[in-house]
Amino acid sequence: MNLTRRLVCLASMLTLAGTAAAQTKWDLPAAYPANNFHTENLTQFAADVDKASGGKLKITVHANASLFKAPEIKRAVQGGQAQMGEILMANFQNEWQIFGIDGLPFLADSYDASAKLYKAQKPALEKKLGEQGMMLLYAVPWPPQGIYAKKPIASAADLKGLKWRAYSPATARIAELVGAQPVTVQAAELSQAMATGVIESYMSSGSTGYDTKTYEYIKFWTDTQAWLPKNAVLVNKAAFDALDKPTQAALLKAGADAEARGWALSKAKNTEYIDLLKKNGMTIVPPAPQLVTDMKKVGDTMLKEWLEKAGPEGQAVVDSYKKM
Ligand code: PCA
Repeated sequence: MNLTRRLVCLASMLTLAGTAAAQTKWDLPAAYPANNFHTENLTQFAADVDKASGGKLKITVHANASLFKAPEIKRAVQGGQAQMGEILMANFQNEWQIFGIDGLPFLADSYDASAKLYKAQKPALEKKLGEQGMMLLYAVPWPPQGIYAKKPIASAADLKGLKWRAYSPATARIAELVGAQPVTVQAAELSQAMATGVIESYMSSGSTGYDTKTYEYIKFWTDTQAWLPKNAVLVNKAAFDALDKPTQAALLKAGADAEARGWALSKAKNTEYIDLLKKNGMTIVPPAPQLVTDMKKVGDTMLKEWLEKAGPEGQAVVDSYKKM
């Protein structure tokens, strides 16, 4: 090597070392597949942070529960094993009822109502997560939840005895109230649970029905639009505090952008996912009046139970939501 080349080589090695020292690497475990809209939104968010921080903060999104399983992600962020992560809040209702308020049937069953419920829930949520050493960066709803079953569902009685996949305490409680048999299965294991016959029905969005190729096993989706549970993106507070101010600002800005983008994506994709389900052989069933009556009754019972457990703090969230 001649002298010039040696110098060039040395210079680039120094640059690399400099970059490495100034660069922070974060892991972001997520529980849903890479092509799910929540995950695509996270990937865009990570790219935005990279760009806005001038490459100083590199966030790796680990999709499909590949780093931590869905129920483990919250604790991983709290304990700092991951600097940030995406959770389905309704999964944590047993820990604190307010995490699960958006999983109650028919309390908030449209995007507008869901936005109001989020606004009502947010101050309590931020306080709780703050006490746990975390920050709420943003939250985005799944599309409205309907019933996947091997036949059209005309009333709650049609659900009796079915092997029912639950993803949260609330979806398990619905099964108990309608006499179905709940088995908790997270999205990453759902295709397998259908293939092996462990479950034959469940409630979820068109999004998860499409992601898991539910149409290969189950042919009917009754479009109840019963609730819109939210994914929340959490950040470990100590990891955040360790960033320099401009990088913190970049992260917060990218988070706010991701929230706005995510709500719009969820809405737009809802129709797309339903079309894709149809294209793949799923029949979309409008909800029969009897089913709506039955499911609203289930919702009323669950709200009552929820309020008993959530106490005055929960009542305050519901009151503030109902006033909006
Ligand atoms: N999909 C997730 C949660 C809600 C949804 O629409 C799931 O079924 O696991």
